[in-house]
Amino acid sequence: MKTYKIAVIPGDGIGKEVVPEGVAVLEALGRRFDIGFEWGEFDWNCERYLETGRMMAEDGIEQLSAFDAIYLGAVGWPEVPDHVSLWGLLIPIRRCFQQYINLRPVKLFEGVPTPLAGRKPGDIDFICVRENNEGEYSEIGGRLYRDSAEEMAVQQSVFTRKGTDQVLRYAFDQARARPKKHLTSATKSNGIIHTMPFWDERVVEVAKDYPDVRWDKYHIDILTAHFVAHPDWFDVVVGSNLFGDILSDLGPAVAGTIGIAPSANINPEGDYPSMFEPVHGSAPDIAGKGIANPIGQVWSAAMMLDHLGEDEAAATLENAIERVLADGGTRTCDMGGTANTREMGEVLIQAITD
Ligand code: GGG
Repeated sequence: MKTYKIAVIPGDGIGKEVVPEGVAVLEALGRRFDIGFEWGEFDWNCERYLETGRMMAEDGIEQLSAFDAIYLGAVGWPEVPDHVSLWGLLIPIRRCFQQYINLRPVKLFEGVPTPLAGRKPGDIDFICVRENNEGEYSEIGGRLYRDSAEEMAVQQSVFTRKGTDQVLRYAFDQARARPKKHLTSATKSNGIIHTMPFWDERVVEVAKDYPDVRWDKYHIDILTAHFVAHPDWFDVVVGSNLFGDILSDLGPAVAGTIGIAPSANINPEGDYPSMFEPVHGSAPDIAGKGIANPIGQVWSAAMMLDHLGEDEAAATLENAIERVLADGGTRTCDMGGTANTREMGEVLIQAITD
């Protein structure tokens, strides 16, 4: 039996409710496929911050480096400023472990109601590849003349050739491996005068090594409109940290619900653990009610298994999610149902063991 050491960080809000369902599903898969999991749970969250002044332990990154992968719930709580919680936990993990790819699949499943009229499964099936370590998410900048009429804030974006090329290559590789072989680049090189023309130039340069991949680019404003009006146009969409973040919330929303959307923060070289988390956040409005949809967390577990090389278990889990959604008998409120988090998790476990 192969055993994996998995660091579990439920985090905040609904993260604490959906992560146990993901762990239970993984345990069930482990029993079926003879995979062992050694869990290491970490109570790193906003509550801890309010008690200790730190989101995670001082040697948190060192502690996590002993694991094969990290399974994260959600980060953020109203009593802690969002930039404090994010920069105290999620972003240091992504950066220290060089998880420079954030992979976010978007798919309309049978049985999931979409807000778009006339769209059916097959019309929406693409992946967002988000640059995850640099771009607009930068610590360079500052505030001046606080609390005065001259107050100002400066925020510097960082686009390196290495960082840009590596995400573009990853995205082109993904496109090459898919039947449509089509890549779309998100840009804004009309308004953002330095970084975005640079991004566009790198796309042209990298694309030369992928003559079999058809590619196009759109400014982010019209691209968001196309996500709604023509989601069937897209296959692989690559964007900077900020654009990728926005598009990968919009994508699942047009495909029915962000509650089922997974993501993988990947260190492609395997030098460090990768991290798997749902796209959604801590959802304080529904936290504590036990009604959150656990599918985003569970689908993230499938991405983790795939990353660990457990292809059969990953495919079984994805198939189970698809069947449960198509059946439609058990649905959480974000999909118009009345099932709670626990009931949804139970149905998924049942679908794996059937
Ligand atoms: N599931 C993790 C989470 O809480 N995401 C919320 C969020 O705002 N993440 C910011 C980001 O992905 O950069």
